[in-house]
Amino acid sequence: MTIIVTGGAGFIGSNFVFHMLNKYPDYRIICLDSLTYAGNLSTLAPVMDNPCFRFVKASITDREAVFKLFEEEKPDMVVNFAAESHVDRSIENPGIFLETNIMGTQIMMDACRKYGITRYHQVSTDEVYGDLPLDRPDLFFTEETPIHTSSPYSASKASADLLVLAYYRTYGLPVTISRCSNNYGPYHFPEKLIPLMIANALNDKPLPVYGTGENVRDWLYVEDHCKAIDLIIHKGRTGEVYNIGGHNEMANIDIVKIICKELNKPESLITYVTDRKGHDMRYAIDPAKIHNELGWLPETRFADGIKKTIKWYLENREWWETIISGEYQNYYEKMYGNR
Ligand code: NAD
Ligand code: TDX
Repeated sequence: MTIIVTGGAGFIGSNFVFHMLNKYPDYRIICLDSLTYAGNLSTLAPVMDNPCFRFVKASITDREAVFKLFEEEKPDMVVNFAAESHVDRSIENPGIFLETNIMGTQIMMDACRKYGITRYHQVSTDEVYGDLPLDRPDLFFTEETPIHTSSPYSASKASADLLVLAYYRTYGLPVTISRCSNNYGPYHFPEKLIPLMIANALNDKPLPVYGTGENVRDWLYVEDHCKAIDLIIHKGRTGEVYNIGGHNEMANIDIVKIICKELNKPESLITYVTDRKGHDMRYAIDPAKIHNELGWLPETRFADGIKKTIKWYLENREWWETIISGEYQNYYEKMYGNR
């Protein structure tokens, strides 16, 4: 079995590469990643010498490079993680989100059509469903919830989902889609809420909470997401969408307070800043379908997962300090300087 994993030098993709190499020692895993600001080759250092692993630096928007790779490797499956993934960046600069997330998806699927494939899996997000109100805790996103996007990021992910389903219906491409809630864990890029708050708290810097901090996200430990995708690509039904989430809703402000407590830092570091434009209020996944059909259940409780994550950031300071000492400083100044 040969699997192309796009975006495997990023947060979830790298965790997926490790999971697959570990669980299936006879599989060949090819990571296709263009190493944008969010991709980090040092993350993949532990597997670079593994004979079952190959890293290829190329963009999923580069049709020639993608087709050449398919020609060489004749993959059985593709799992497409590669994307521009940060909502705030999509508000500043939507264009690259459309190119990577939509056009890149098209090119990957065109290659799958040409060379034949047993499965194309699209890693999507719960953000395609828009948001839920805070005063209706009885409401959850199911796979039937209408697409209703808020940000250029979520609109680009929803567009890609529609294209994937169109390739299934029109060309019979054997596709599956997963829509997961917010992930957290090792190798999470420090522009995202949890790693940003951990890094800032460790440096005694202000902790910038958008708006009132009441927005709710449904957090899932990254390994549980990887295990769900593993199940879907092996046992999921083609043409189907599977929601992934662990019923773990938390308000942003509560997450930040937990991080302060775990790191023994004062809550006085918390600073309320101007809200995100179009900020989604609440995400909450109903994971009944993946549970009933594939037997998936999350294994890591948030109380344990956040401790493991903080420990990882304490033990791997070099990984994130290298990132925040580089070009990231310009990004931080631009996004937070006058907020
Ligand atoms: P990330 O930003 O950490 O990593 C993205 C990776 O894709 C990077 O390695 C980057 O170099 C690579 N990449 C970007 N553009 C590329 C291109 N044109 N060609 C090849 N590689 C390219 O993202 P993440 O948080 O790991 O998210 C991975 C996927 O999961 C995305 O599709 C995202 O929409 C989805 N998702 C993320 C979350 C979350 O909480 N992080 C939740 C649900 C779904
Ligand atoms: O500095 C911050 N302060 C703050 O209050 C940052 C970076 C975020 N926030 C808030 C905004 C959100 O309500 O925290 C919440 C989480 O923000 P992000 O970490 O940016 O994640 P989110 O916007 O929820 O999107 C994430 O989950 C769905 C991923 O980045 C997406 O790729 C995924 O699809």
